[in-house]
Amino acid sequence: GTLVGHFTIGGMTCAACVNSVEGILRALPGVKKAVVALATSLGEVEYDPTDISKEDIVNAIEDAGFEASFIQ
Ligand code: 9UX
Repeated sequence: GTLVGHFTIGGMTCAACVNSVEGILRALPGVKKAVVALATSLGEVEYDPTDISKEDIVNAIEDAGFEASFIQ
């Protein structure tokens, strides 16, 4: 099955950051959909929990130099 996770992202200061974070997320195994908004610093990811965990998703964002935490 697929779950939807919402998270805050810190450190995005321009529109290219959004593309960068979305690209990172979409390249992860198990991530089906990723949308990130600069104005609200919010992101939404559709993922398969058998392939990837919330912690893995957060770590991937943080490895790229941003901060991330899941809201739920
Ligand atoms: Mo913009 Mo973001 O010049 O990592 S791409 S600040």
